[in-house]
Amino acid sequence: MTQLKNRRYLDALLKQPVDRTPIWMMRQAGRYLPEYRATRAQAGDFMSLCKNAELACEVTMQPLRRYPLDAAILFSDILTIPDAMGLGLYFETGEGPRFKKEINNVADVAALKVPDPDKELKYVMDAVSTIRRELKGEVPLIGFSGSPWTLATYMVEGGSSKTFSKIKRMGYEEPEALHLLLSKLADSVIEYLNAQIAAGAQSLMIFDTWGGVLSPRDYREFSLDYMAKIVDGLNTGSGEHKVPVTLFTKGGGQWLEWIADTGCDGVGLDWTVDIADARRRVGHKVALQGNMDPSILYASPERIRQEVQVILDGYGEGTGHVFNLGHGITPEVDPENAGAFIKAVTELSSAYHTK
Ligand code: 1CP
Repeated sequence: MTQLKNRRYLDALLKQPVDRTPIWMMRQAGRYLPEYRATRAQAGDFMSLCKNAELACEVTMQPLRRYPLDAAILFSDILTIPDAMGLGLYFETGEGPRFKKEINNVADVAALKVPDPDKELKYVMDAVSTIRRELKGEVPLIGFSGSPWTLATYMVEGGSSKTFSKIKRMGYEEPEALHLLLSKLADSVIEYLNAQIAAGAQSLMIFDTWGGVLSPRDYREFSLDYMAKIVDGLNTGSGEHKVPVTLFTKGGGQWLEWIADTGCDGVGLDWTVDIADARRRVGHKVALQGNMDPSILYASPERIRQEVQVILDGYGEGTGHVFNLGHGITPEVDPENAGAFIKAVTELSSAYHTK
């Protein structure tokens, strides 16, 4: 096994001392980068880019060539699982994801098969091992998946949604159908993430982008319990080689104690929570990741630097913080501003560490 040259990101999640706060950005490979747009055009459509290990590796590496980031993230999408279940994922130009087949009732759910990560999802494992080889131990590789609830929203709604009316109706009128779907998804995610670990992922993120649209009781029942089951089912190992797992529920600031109780290593914070408050509430149990509003990247480098300082001050001294945006970087951001953000974190954060 190659020794990692930069373990800052893993050490912060495992609460080991670090010399400065590690940083990566959600959606760091993406449309704000002209080199991404060029590779994407070369691949044709988005899924062809995900299914080509060499090109997926290329776009994973692009932000690392520009910026001193402390982690790489697998280039793929959360919707690979529903696609592998046979729903026929496609992207209309300029629109979000769509599915050819929708899930409407318990019979549709019963017909779904848990995908084999070494067959239908082998292209993802090929991307993981290709990226690991190309990284040459420079920084760790983050693998990921969507949470069962978040994946189910796309499957039942047939794509993105604002109201979540179909899936909420299913939860209230046919809860057994929704629970069957969520438990098949939880099993699929466990196998998928364990296969990513076997292929070389050194840390894992679970994106629960839509957990925040639920009431507290429904969040527990339809999202959190399934994420807890996943955390339990992962082969994360121990000690220095432990694969830390971070759970991110967008809009989940009011449930940090519950999330921290799942046994995860890190909790992702969006920008609607105060990081000092979050540390007081759960910082004794888990590491925190976040939590700058991605829209700050539209402001000047000076204003961005100021905001970085506020968040570093908010978390305070010591390990246990991974700097990140509170959600993904948007296509309109100037790459220069992303650079100013990362530079500010690398320059300002050593004052908070004694290593
Ligand atoms: O046109 C394009 O090039 C497609 C844009 C795009 C990209 C760059 C999509 C479609 N997916 C991705 C890559 C991606 N998606 C990554 C790897 C890139 C990186 O981080 O460097 C990751 C981690 C994701 C995860 C993802 N996909 C999430 C969870 C995180 C989040 O942002 O909340 C979600 C909800 C998706 C669904 C999805 N895929 C693509 C889009 C535009 C969307 C969002 C649709 C919606 O708003 O409902």
